[in-house]
Amino acid sequence: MEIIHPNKSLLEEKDASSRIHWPPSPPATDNDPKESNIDHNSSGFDGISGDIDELDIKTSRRYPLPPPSRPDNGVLAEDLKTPDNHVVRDPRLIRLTGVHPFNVEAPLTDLFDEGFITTKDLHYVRNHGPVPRVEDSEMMDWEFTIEGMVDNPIKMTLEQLIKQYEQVTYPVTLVCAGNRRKEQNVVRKTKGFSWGAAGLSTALWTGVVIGDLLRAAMPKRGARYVCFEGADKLPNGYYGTSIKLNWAMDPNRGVMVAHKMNGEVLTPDHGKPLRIIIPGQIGGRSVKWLKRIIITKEPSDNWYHIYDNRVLPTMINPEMSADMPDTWKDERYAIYDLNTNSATCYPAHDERLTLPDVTGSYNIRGYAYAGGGKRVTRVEITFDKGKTWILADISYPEDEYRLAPDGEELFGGRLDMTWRESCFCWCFWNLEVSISQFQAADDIMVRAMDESMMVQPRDMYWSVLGMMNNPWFRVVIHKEGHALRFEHPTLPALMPGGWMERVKKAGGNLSNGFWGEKLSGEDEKIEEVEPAKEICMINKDVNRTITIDELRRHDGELEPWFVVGGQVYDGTKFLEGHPGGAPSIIGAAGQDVTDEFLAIHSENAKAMMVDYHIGSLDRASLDALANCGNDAVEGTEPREIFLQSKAWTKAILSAKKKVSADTKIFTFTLEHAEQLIGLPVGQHLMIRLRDPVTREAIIRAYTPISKGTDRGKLDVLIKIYHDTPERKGGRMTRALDSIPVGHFVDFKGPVGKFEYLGRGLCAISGQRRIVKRFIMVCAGSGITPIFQVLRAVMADPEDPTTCLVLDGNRAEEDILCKQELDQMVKGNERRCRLLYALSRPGPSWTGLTGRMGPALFEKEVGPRSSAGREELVLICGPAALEESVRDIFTGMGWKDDDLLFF
Ligand SMILES: Nc1nc2c(c(=O)[nH]1)N[C@H]1C(S)=C(S)[C@@H](COP(=O)(O)O)O[C@H]1N2
Ligand SMILES: [Mo]
Repeated sequence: MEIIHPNKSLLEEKDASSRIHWPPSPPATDNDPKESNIDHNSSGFDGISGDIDELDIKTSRRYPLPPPSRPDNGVLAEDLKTPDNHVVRDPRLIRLTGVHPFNVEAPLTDLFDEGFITTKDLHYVRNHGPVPRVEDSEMMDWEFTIEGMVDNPIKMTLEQLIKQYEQVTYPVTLVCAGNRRKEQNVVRKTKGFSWGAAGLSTALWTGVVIGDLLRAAMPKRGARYVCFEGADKLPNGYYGTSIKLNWAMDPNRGVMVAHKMNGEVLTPDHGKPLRIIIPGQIGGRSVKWLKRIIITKEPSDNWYHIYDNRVLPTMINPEMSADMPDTWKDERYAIYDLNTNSATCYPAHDERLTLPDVTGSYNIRGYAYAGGGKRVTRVEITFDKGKTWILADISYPEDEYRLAPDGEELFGGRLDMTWRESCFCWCFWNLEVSISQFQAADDIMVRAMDESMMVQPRDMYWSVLGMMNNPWFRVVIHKEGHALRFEHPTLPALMPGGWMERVKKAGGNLSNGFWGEKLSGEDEKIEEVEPAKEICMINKDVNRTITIDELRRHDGELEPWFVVGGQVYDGTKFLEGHPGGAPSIIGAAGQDVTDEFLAIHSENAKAMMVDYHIGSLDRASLDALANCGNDAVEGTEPREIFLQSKAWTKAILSAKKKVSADTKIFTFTLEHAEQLIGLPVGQHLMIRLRDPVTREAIIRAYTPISKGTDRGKLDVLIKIYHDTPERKGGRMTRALDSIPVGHFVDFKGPVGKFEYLGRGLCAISGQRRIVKRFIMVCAGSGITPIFQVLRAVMADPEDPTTCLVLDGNRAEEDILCKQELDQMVKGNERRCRLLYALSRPGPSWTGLTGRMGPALFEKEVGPRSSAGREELVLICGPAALEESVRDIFTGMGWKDDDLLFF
């Protein structure tokens, strides 16, 4: 296929003197742009203005073409160990969600400096998962369908699309609905990751107007929506969404099925070989790697259509949103057209101006866009927090394409712009100001207005996904001696900096309508943040450097080595004594287990690590480890057993059932209906979630309610620790509770030193032991591991073991799994004595009352039997209960060996 190289030919034949320079040439200086000095910067925009009459209409082809892209980009080292190891990328892009999936924006100044058209190198990328791999040789055979409510379903290849339909080219700015989300995250954490102000880019797209295709398929009467589906398989299915059929059929809206970007084949990140482009709407609707176009009566029911790209009402917080499926499905909250927005690019963040000459001037510059094809009709700047405004100049490079002669061809498509009234692209604004204006002001704020007179608001509309953030963009001016320093609101990803974080840290309330500044009469309130206590886990006398290959050789039961925080530890001597059991050390062998180690170990445990420290990983090995992660690689074969001890596996949350005031059963769907959970009786599994903003892993161990031999689904009973006025709630349980049904979490396991093998046979840290009687002491959700063991004993009529269960709770309704417990014991009274004790019983309670203390244990348990090791006490509950049980039992002559704490 033909590839026309940008920047060639089209401009070459023109008389150089009449040529419009785009992008504007950078200031003629060798200085770092951040050090730019006033004189340099006033060079501005080489004569481009919003006034198209100035141009000589007879001279065509004066429109912007893509700037050169970098010829020598390749696959980056950090991508090698990910499924995207085939994708060429530019190292300047800032990763917003760790190494993978690839969600990136360019540094704002680099993006702006490229000018109107962004190269493929710096175009932002939003990938929900791995990039589908399509070889050049197979591209033309790529098939897609037009199906659903149509009289003439179509299946065609890219080759047919190119040969049989008219090709068009025009520029479109894509904007992620999350653009500028970091600002929302600083005010209050949303469920989205932190975009800066560069979550947008403009390219020349070539393809087929979608109306032509849809007409060929002949939509049936009653059809109202067009759904799109990509080839990227994600945890909740293929990526997909929908728009209205009526929009797709409207040539004014310019919806396109595109196969070229800036005159070249689409890059893998941007949808190679085929994608949708929807001008004026959020990027999320422009489905990449297009496989299916489905005409329907209702909006898409794809998970990503429902749980992404929405602005829910502002009072809905992350926790509440988890249990509101109808609110998520409410089409009124789905985002389609972009809202009006703007940002300042110069002065850049941390740009400094030294003041040799206070009479100089500075050209403030930035971008603006509006949605739904609307035009930005004014941009205003204020230096006094909105009391007075100054009009900025606007340039609309997009207009220059409209001047091309009818029938103009670009990149193998007709430049379909002459007749268009709509605006699909960003525009640039600039304002020449004197330095004295800067010196007199504390900040610069910008707002844009569109042709329907909608103007950007002063105040943020916070919402649970943090989308469509568009309040006035504020740059703070710091005066530092003979210099001015500028400060943007935020920096992208987790990069620290910006005035919002600074003001918040100083105790300012960012949503007080005054950018968090102290209002007169408000008390000075500065929050002191207590630094977390650091535990030393390094033996200072150890100075061995270890490579990843050495580490990988110690990945088994013999000499298991593992890595925490870049340091290598040898777990051999701890295989026996580890409270989590030998399997949890062997499971960690050969791996970096920093997140889970730190998440589930106490300060005491961390302090013990010094004894096992044997060296540190070298730099290259650290990088290699950081990039591979230990997530299960998606295989093609369905796996028989769900839990894996060395890799995290995903399961989808399919239901939540409230079983008491603060407890829920979370049900997860495994990878397939026949898949075995794979958890031995008495052992636990680990659940991992990621904080969507900080990307921090939150990991906890739980014992499920399901039998380890159950298939297809997994029930876990979890007590939710909500925020109360006195204390912050549990991080894990709040995060888990915020996850909507349909979302996934990661599991790993089994872990635990105890296992019940049946008929009285137990294994404790690998040592076998016969038990004739279990004494099971628990409280609240501590019932879960006890439940597993008790059920195993009761389910086997041949099991000679007897059990005494002492379950303490506040009120009767707090007793978890009471029905199931009673049911298990019914008819088995000879083998099991089940006692509930309530500290706050209701009037109708006839069982035991009061806290479980010495009197109860002396009466029900008594001294250790002389027969010795034939009884085992299993204990699970809050730390206070575990402590008092230990004291009381020790006092009655029980040995440490007889007490097992979960
Ligand atoms: N198939 C597929 N299409 C997709 C996505 C995706 O993850 N998969 N992300 C969407 C989102 S949210 C955005 S903002 C745009 C980003 O397009 P780009 O990566 O080409 O800039 O693609 C959209 N199309
Ligand atoms: Mo997006």
